[in-house]
Amino acid sequence: MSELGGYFVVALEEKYMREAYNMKDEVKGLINGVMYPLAKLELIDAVQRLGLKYHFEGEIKQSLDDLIHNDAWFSDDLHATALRFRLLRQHGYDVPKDVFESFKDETGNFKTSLFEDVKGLLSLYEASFFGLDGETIIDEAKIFTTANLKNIKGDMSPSVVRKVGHALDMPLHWRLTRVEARWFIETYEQEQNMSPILLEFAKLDYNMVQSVHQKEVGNLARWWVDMGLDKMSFARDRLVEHYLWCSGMVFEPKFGAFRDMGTKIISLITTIDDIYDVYGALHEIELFTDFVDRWDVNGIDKLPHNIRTCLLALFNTVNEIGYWTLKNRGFNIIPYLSKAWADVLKACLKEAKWYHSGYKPTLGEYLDNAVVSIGAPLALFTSYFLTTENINEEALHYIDKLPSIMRCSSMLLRLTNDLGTSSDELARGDNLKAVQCYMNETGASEEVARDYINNLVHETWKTMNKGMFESYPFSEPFLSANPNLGRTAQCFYQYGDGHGIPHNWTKDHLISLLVQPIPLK
Ligand code: 0FV
Ligand code: MN
Ligand code: MN
Ligand code: MN
Ligand code: MN
Repeated sequence: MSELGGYFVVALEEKYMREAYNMKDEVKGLINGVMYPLAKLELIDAVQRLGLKYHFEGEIKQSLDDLIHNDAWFSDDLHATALRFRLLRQHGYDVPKDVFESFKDETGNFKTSLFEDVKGLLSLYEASFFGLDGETIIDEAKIFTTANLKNIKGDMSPSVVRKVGHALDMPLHWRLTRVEARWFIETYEQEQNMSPILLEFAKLDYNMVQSVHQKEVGNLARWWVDMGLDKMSFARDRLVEHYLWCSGMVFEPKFGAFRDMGTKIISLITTIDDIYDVYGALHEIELFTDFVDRWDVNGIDKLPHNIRTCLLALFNTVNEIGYWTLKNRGFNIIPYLSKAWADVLKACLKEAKWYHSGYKPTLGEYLDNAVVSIGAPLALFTSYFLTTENINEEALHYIDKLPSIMRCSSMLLRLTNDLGTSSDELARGDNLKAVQCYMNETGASEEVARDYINNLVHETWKTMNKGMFESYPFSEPFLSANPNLGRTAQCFYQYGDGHGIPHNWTKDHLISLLVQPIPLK
């Protein structure tokens, strides 16, 4: 944290707000305007990639409602077909996979004439990440486009090369809104048919959101130091990263309460995880788990000073969040929140016991426990009650049973975390992670095991895609916080352990998300 302290400048959102208000109306007019279907789809895509979807939910929905019934115009255009498919699926419309059949030849393969159609390949590639389980043609499209985009030859403009590289690096569906916005603003600026007003609004909005986030992180930095948790020498001191997890889940300015209290929860998860992994003795973490399970601080003097301090930090923080929720939402969340904590700690304790007894779980057995020990269900549950005006018990019970979207989201965090962190963890004396469990179970090499886990990431996204089509006793922004947590994980662990061992790219993200505004005209 300290190295960034100097960057936090005075928030500028008031100045931005006035200008933005007028521009937003103009962009609304643009989206509502009459144009060819493909132009409309491209406009919506640009609006979303610029990070502006949250301003125009109603207008986008209205436009897509019109386009769902209008499907005669695009049938031989791969780019248009794929773009329409992706945008409609993203917004919960049930578009059939069969729209891609006409791009195959008599032998059942995608037509060779498509090799030249870079724009179409790129669109089909992005669309292929919206597939569901059992949709073979979508899986084939992913393989076909990935291979062909990697092998593109001939003259390509630098802008196309840049776009292809970006897409192959990480598909759009897996990318974080704010990270993508920053990249796409630069890209969009160079497009021939770009709308200057849309571009200016995107820059302004980006800076406005950034200044809100900047203020929030500054307040949290004070909390972290006041708690004294930055002084726990055994634990990771990564307050800004903890904040990025929360802003990745829900970035919209009005949900600051979640980012504030969610960051506190995640800070405690990582600190306490470090106790359970290696720092604490088995009898100490058994006691710790029991205090949290009974939600009772009597007798904590049995624990050594550092561990006792973390336990009391946990009690105080949960009670403070409980108090806020009771005062502002009229609901006592403490029994639910303390149970969610006990669930995480029991899962972490189980891992420690496996490790100490030398027990080697199968991958399935490991993952059932590890989706909880990673803390994701707790973080997601926190995002529910801190973004919801009317907390309802049906939703709380539903969430407690870990519905599919939450399980997928937790699975993505666990799998990507294990792919990124396990080498260092094992060297420190931590429990076996997904890659090693699979190697033990099947006798596979590490390389094969990593491929297997990578493939599970793809499969998990398909299940998530299906889950996002279902109906729930809760709504936005909690619904999207689920895939967003998976995206945040993929961003942190894309090139190794970006959370525990901040590398250059984490720092770059951090600076462009929280520190450096986009220069305005
Ligand atoms: C896990 O670290 C960790 F601290 C994460 C993923 C940040 C918390 C974020 C959320 C709960 C959203 P580590 O790799 O040490 O975790 P394990 O479980 O492998 O010990
Ligand atoms: Mn750990
Ligand atoms: Mn351990
Ligand atoms: Mn752990
Ligand atoms: Mn880990």
